[in-house]
Amino acid sequence: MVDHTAREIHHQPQAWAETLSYLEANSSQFLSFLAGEGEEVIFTGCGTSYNLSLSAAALWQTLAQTPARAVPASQVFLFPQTVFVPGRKYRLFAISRSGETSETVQALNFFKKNNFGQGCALTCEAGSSLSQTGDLVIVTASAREESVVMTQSFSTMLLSLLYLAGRQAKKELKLSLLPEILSQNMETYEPMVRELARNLSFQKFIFLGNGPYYGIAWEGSLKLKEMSLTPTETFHFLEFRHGPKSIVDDHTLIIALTSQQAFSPEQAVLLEMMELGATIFHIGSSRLSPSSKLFEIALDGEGINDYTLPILDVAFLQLLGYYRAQARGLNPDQPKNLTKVVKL
Ligand code: F1P
Repeated sequence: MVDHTAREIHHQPQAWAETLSYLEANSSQFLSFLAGEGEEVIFTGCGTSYNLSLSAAALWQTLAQTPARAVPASQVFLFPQTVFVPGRKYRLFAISRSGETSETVQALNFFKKNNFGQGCALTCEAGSSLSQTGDLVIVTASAREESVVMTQSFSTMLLSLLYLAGRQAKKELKLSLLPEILSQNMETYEPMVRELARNLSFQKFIFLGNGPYYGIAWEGSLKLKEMSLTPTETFHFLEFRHGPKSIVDDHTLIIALTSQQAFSPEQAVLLEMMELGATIFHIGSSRLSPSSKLFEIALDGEGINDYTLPILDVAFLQLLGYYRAQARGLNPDQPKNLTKVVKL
C-alpha cells in the first residue's frame, strides 16, 4: 500500500529538481530582496519548520557571512526583546509548509508591524495566509504534501534556502547534482534502513549532529517520534559526553550525522559509545571501521560537502521513522495526537 508519506519521501528528488528550476527562473526577484537592508537574518517556524530554521541559519551564516539565527516562531512575539535589538534592521524568513500555522503567521505579522525589517514567506502553499504577508514570497509548490508529517517539504524548503545562500555568496554549489545523488543512494540504502527500523530491540534513540547537521538531527528525532511514537533525544556530538552518555547500553541506537569538517572528534565519540554497547547508524562522507554494531551510509563525491550533505541525510532519517512506525503496526499517515496544521 503506497501511502502519502512513503510517496512523498520518494518524491524528494523530483521535488528538488523542479524547485531548483523554479528558483533559477525567479532568482532576480529573490536576489533583489536579499540585496535590501538587514544586518542579521532570522529564520523562524514551528516544529519541523523550526528544525529547518536551525540548519538554514548555520548554512546561511557560513555561506553569506552575515549573522544568522533560528528562533521558534512563538518567541518572535512572546519574547521579542530576546530576538531583536531596538534600532537594528533584520531580514526574517518565516517558514511554513502550510502557510497557516498560527504562530508563524503571527510572527511575520508582528515583525512587519514593528518595522523590524523585510520579511520573506517560504511555504508550499500559494495563497496561504503567510504568503499574503511576505515582502517576498517563495512557494515550493513541487513539495506540497498530503501527509501530516513533513518530509519532502522540509528538504525542499531547506534546499531553497541553501540555493539563495549560495547565490548570495556567489559560490557554485552544483545543487543540480543532488536529485540524482539522492535517488541513487535511496535505492541503494533503503533496504538497510528498513532492516534497522524493524529491529524492535532498541529502546533508546539518540541523534547527534554538529553545525548545519544539528537541525537535521533534530528533524530525524522528530520524524521518529511523530511516526513511530518513540522517545528520542538530540545533542551536539561532544555534548553527549557531558552526562547524557550515562544512559548508553546494549539497547541504544545512536543516529550519527558526521560532518567532513569535524569528522575526527565525531568519530572518537562514536567509537567510545560503541565500547559502551551502543549500535551506530552512521551517515557521513568518511567510513567508520566495520563492526557488527554499525549500520553505515557513505555519501561522497562531486557535489557532496558540508553544505549539501545535511540535506541529503534527512531522507534516510525519514525512512527510519516511516519503517519503524510500520514495524510497530502504526500508520505513518495518521500519527497519534497530531494534525497537519496547528492553528490556535
Ligand atoms: C508545522 C508543524 C509540523 C508538524 C505537524 C504540524 O507545520 O508543526 O512541523 O510536523 O505537521 O505542523 P508548518 O507551519 O510548516 O505548516
